[in-house]
Amino acid sequence: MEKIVSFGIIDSYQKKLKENLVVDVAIVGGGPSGLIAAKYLAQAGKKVALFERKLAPGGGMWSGAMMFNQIVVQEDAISILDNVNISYKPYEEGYYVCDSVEATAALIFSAKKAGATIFNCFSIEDVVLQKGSVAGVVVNWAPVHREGMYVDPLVIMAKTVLDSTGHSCEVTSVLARKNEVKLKTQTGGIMGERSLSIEEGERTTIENTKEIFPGLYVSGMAANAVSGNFRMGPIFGGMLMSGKKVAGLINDRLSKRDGC
Ligand code: 48F
Repeated sequence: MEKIVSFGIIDSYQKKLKENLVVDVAIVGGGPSGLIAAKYLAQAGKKVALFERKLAPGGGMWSGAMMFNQIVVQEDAISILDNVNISYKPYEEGYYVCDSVEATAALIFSAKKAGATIFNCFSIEDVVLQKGSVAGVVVNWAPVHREGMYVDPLVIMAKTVLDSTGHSCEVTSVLARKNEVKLKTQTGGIMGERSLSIEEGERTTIENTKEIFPGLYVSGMAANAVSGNFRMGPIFGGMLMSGKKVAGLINDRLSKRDGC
């Protein structure tokens, strides 16, 4: 039995990893925007691998606000909640409240069930840059980074990469820091997150969700941080709508590129 358990885990994990060394979309960060993007892209038939640094994907959604584990979602995003079976209750006109643990678990489950592969404890440390385009991500075990160990990484090749790393916008930041590239922002660089303004932040999160550099898209709080817009705190409709929007953009791009 001991042999079966260890062999079973190692054989099946190796197979899973090998099958995801070349993908259509590599999603970095398993917060709400990355998870919902993974679900819609996988549902559209794309090969999607999502890489999350922490043990549990879910990003900032588990904790609600100040660990009061409830979240607020506005009317515009209710159809997404319905789509992934998250229950909600009306609060004020146009605003609903949900249990953040149920909401986060549902997003993870629906991304996986739609066909996305989720790798936890993976930290993305760099991108692959080929012919002026992002063509993949450079990956390592998260504990390797945390311990400050020097261990060479592996590479995942991807037709498109999504930076959904939240406030730190890590993928776009490393691209900008290491290479003399011009991002599709007002300054051409990382503009940085601004202070809290909920309405503005929710609106611009969706507006800023786009291809920020050839082969690299941004969603969620990373989109606002890259483009110099406001944070919004524990309202989550913008994150979900951003994830849905980026899935549509990437899907269109890949379908055109692959001629289907
Ligand atoms: O921060 P996060 O939840 O991103 P999001 O989808 O949602 C933002 C909201 O949670 C909240 C908010 C508004 O309502 O402002 O903050 O934009 O999730 C980002 C995930 O990316 C992971 C990180 O651990 C988190 O789970 N992450 C960050 N950098 C890396 C990474 C990296 N280099 N490699 C792998 N994962």
